[in-house]
Amino acid sequence: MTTEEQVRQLLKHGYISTAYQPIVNLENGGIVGYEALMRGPKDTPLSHPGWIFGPSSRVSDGLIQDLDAACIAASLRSGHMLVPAGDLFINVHISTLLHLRKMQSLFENLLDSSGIPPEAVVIEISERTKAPNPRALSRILRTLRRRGFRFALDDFGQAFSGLQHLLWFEPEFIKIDRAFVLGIQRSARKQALVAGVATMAQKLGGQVVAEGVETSEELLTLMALDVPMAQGYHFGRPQSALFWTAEGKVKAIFRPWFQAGAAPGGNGSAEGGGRGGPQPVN
Ligand SMILES: [Ca+2]
Repeated sequence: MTTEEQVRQLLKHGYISTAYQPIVNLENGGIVGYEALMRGPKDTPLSHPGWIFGPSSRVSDGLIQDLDAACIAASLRSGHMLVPAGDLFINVHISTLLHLRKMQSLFENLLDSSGIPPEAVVIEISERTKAPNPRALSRILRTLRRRGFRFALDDFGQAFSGLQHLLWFEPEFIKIDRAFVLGIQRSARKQALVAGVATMAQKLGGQVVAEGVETSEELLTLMALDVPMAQGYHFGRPQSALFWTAEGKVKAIFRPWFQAGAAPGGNGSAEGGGRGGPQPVN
């Protein structure tokens, strides 16, 4: 069976679920929102989203759009539980966005049935895929923005024309790729790049989210560089919406660092550092 056929089978049988990873405000330890991440069965093409959505994707645009629609539906279905606590960050493939009419009716129907207002949704556009028609895409984003949606440029720094995308798409959030965050405490170059992007984002009216934060050293360095937001295993692995809505869980994980003014992972920190970070309690 080809990858395409396998994905169609999985879609047909509804084998898609969503996990959510928190995005944290580094100024006060609060929750900015949650990124919805597709989860498929192990050892299937859906267990490696990079195979499906990445630049070397083995499936057609039509199937990607069907998959996107299923992922968006799954994200909003359980994501409504999280919206009182923060915004919902949803990954949408560029080729799906380019089908505005399909997208708009999909979103409108889903938002109506889930009760989530568009103002609470941030659409993440990956930098890993080149926009085939940036002008058309930027027109579409303007239409969706008028409805209340906001946008994040995902994986910034990884691949295609990042600076041009900033000009065309005017994203409210810029998510800096994990490659620039990994070991940032040991690299003056990474620090200069990340600080530069954060300043640039601010001047353009957006905000930076550092992705893939895994250690307390990385977190401390980002905080010293005044990076406003971050996400990664250090704060928590992707979990179900139900997990994150459990009373007090989020506060127990993040707040003590900031309330006590203690260095994350430093002496007296309840949550310790180290690669992999604090593991949320199941
Ligand atoms: Ca993303």
